[in-house]
Amino acid sequence: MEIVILAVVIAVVVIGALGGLVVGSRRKKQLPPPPPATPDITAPPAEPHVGEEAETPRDEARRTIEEVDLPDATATAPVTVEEPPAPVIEIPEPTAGRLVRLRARLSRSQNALGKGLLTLLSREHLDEDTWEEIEDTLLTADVGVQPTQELVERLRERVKVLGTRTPEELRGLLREELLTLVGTDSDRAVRTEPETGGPGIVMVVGVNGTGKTTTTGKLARVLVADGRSVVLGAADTFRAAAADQLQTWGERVGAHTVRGPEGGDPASVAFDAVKEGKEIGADVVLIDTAGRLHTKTGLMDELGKVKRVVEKHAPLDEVLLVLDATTGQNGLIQARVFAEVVDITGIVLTKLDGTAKGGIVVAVQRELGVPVKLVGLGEGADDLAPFEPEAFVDALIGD
Ligand SMILES: Nc1nc2c(ncn2[C@@H]2O[C@H](COP(=O)(O)OP(=O)(O)OP(=O)(O)O)[C@@H](O)[C@H]2O)c(=O)[nH]1
Ligand SMILES: [Mg+2]
Repeated sequence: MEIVILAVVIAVVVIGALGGLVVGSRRKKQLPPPPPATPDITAPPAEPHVGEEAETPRDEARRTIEEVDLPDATATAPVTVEEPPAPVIEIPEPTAGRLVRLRARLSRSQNALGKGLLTLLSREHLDEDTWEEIEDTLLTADVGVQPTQELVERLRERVKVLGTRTPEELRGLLREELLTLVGTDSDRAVRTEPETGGPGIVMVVGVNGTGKTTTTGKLARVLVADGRSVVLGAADTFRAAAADQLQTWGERVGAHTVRGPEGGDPASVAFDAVKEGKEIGADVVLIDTAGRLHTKTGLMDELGKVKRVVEKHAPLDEVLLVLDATTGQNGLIQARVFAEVVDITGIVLTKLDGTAKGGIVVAVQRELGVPVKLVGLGEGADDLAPFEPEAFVDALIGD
C-alpha cells in the first residue's frame, strides 16, 4: 500500500514537472522579444499610453486628412482610362481640286511620260528613231499598244502640218492628244444618289492588297465632307482585322460599321449594312469586300452572290473596281474577270503616287469601257482624288 502511495506521489511529481516545462516553454514563446541592445531606428515608435503627452515633431509639416487619404491626380488616371474615349470626329478636306493639290505626287509619271514626250518632240529632226522612242515612252508608261499607235499617228500628222514647232505649240498639241486618249466626255461622278430614294449603294471589289479598304475609308471621308451620312459594310469576313480596319476609318468621320462574325457569310453582312442604311435613313452605304484573286472561281462566285443578295434591297448604284496602278498590264487581266462577274461601273486606280505608269488610266478604260472615277495618290486619309482628265494631263506634262 505504501509502495502504491509512493508511486502515485512520484507520478504526480513527474507529471507536474513535465507540465511545468511545457507551460514554461509556452510562456517563453509569449514573452516579448528582448529590447535590442542598440536603438532600432526602423522600428515603429512605441505607442503612447494613456496619460502620456502626445508629442508632435515641430518641423514636420502637418498633413490634412484629404492629403493622407486621397490618391494624387496621377493615381486616379486609370479610372478614367477605363471609360471609352470620346470619339474625335475629323473634318476631311474638301474634295474639289484635290487632284491639282496632289499633282506633285504624279511626279514619276510626269517625268517618264509628259516630260519625256516633250523632250523627244522638241528634237530638231523628228526621224523614225525619234518616233520609235516616243512610242516606247508611251508603252513603258502602260498606255497600251492600241492607244499608243493612235497617239503617235495623230502626233505625226499634226507635227507635219505644224511645220516649225515652238515648245508651247508642242505642249498644246500633246495636251490635246493625251486628253483625247484619256477622254473628257465620260461621267466620272461616283453614283451615290439613286432615283428610287433610299441610300445609294456602293460596292468595292478587287484583288488582294490593291487598296479596297483604304479607298472605302477615304471615300467615306469624301462623302462626309460633302455633307452625306454614311454606313459602312465590312463584307470582308475572312479576318476580324479587316473589319477593324474599316471600322477605324468609319469612326474617324462618325460613320457606323456593320460587321459580322469572322468567317461568316459576306453576303449577309452586306445585306445587313444596306438594311441598316435604310432604317436609319443614311445617304450612302459603302460595302468593302475581301480581296480575291480573279483566278479563284469559288471566290469570284461568292462576289457575285454578295451583289445578288444586296440587290434584294435595291440595285447597286456603283461597283468600283480597285486596281493597283503599279501592277501594270496584270491589272487589265484582273479587270476583265471582275467585270464579267459583277458589272463594274467605275475604276479606282490606287498607288499612282508610286509608279511611272500613269498611262494605265488610258489602257484600263479602253479595256473595260468604264471610266476611272477616283485615283489614289498616297496613304494619307485625304489622298483620294476625283479623277479629272484635264488636271491629270496637265500634271503629266507640267505647266
Ligand atoms: N502609296 C499608296 N498606298 C496606298 C494607296 N491606297 C492604298 N495604299 C496602301 O496599300 C496597302 C493596302 O491597302 P488596303 O486598303 O488594306 O488594301 P485591300 O485591298 O483592302 O487589301 P485586302 O483587303 O487585304 O485585299 C495599305 O498599306 C495602304 O495604305 C495609294 O493610293 N497610294
Ligand atoms: Mg481590305
